[in-house]
Amino acid sequence: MISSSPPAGKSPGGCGRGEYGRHDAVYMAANGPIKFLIDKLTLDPQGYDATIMAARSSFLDTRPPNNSIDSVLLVGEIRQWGAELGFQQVGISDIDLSVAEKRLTSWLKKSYHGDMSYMSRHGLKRSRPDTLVPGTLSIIAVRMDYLPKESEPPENLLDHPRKAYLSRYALGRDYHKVLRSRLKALAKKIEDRIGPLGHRVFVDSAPVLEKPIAEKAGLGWIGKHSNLINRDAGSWFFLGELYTDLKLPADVAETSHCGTCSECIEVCPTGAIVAPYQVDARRCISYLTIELKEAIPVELRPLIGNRVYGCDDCQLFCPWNKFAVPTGEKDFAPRQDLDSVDLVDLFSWTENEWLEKTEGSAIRRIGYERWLRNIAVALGNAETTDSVIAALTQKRSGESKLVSDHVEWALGQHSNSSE
Ligand code: B12
Ligand code: SF4
Ligand code: SF4
Repeated sequence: MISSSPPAGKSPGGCGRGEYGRHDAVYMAANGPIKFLIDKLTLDPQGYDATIMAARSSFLDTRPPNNSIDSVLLVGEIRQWGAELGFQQVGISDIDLSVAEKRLTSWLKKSYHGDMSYMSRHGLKRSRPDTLVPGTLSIIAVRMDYLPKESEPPENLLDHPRKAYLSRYALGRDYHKVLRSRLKALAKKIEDRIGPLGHRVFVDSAPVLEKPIAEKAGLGWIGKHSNLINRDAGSWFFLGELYTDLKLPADVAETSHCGTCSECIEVCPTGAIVAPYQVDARRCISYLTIELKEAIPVELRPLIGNRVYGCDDCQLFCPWNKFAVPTGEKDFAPRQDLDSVDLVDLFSWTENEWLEKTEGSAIRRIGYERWLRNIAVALGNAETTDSVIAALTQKRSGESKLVSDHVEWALGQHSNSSE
């Protein structure tokens, strides 16, 4: 059984859709709901979910009133359907995120988001779910484990002299696709039971405060590294949400079990966890290798080691991850041997090969240029060998300026080490 005592010792930009403004209300009143719906969908197919929700809430409500639905029973069924769809946990949150809103505002004020302008672009939509999707009353929050069962143990790879380290979450199929389709299936099951449901599904794809919502839904607590941790499962899981216009009984929020531990803060290679619960993304390797489009700051490059896509250190050393259960989800099984691959081999992929080999993977989002930039840095930190020098020399020119600048830096690291 799992211990419950505290441990000892160690996008994509939001879409901002879902507007249902005063203009629409006036048009709908004048023209009737059906014409409104048809016109709106023709003019703005992207606004589909919000339009359906708004029109349904106002005029087309054929569902029994919420008070005639046994919501406790329904939540039990939702949990059951969620489990059948492969979610490890399903919880319910209300839409009051006022505490998280203050923390988000302070984080943005300190510019910890760096160049992730999508974090500041949407005003308060991120912390006020009913302004993102009008009519939202409850949020169904889900989590899905991703640590692949059969993969090279991370401790064999970190700071390896030749091999690349890719974050465990990115080894298999793009999680956005996996979770999104399952959440849609969950919404369908609810509709089959109760009739039309005003809803939208989100997976790291819109201005949504996923961790505070999940915490309120009882899925875990926000640890000092700022990721959500579950007592029985650690933190190797993704989050997703279903915003609904149903009033459902909310779960009890989880409380923190970090205790006096500060392992994540101590092991972070770049000192990105600047205070408990506060990550300065500008120093985080995940940001530097995935989000940052420009050159990686020179002073941080040696600290990145062999991490070419994301970073897991704060989770790897978190004692609660001793309880993590590897996933049997086939979609998250490593592809292209990415769980244990030589840096030189990765660096040799042509753009076409890269496109082919990363098909359906989250890695696609960084593009080939940033991929080469990241590997160049890791090769600069690798053991000095003939094959490393040859691989770097070969890409000295012919690629973009961004890549060749990082290649020059990497070659410089090796000439320094052989002096
Ligand atoms: C922006 C972003 C990033 C940025 C910034 C990280 C960050 N901490 O914000 C970067 C690129 C660095 C990043 C990295 C990673 N990310 Co990310 N990221 C997001 C994203 C899009 C938004 C997060 C956000 O809202 N940040 C805003 C700031 C204010 O939030 P925060 O730092 O979490 O701060 C909160 C708490 O710390 C707390 N807090 C602050 N001060 C205080 C003080 C006290 C006393 C207390 C109690 C609490 C507290 O309140 C704040 C507001 O809720 C979410 C998806 C989403 N839409 O939510 C995914 C998400 C958080 N990322 C995820 C993952 C997996 C990762 C990585 C592990 C990927 C990797 N292996 O490389 C790393 C982990 C790095 C880390 N330690 O955070 C998962 C996390 C799953 C989980 N179990 O929690 C998410 C939820 C995506 C998903 N759908 O699964 N990410
Ligand atoms: S992901 Fe890596 S760099 Fe970012 S906070 Fe965690 S340990 Fe630090
Ligand atoms: S999140 Fe950090 S402080 Fe909390 S238990 Fe894990 S390693 Fe320790």
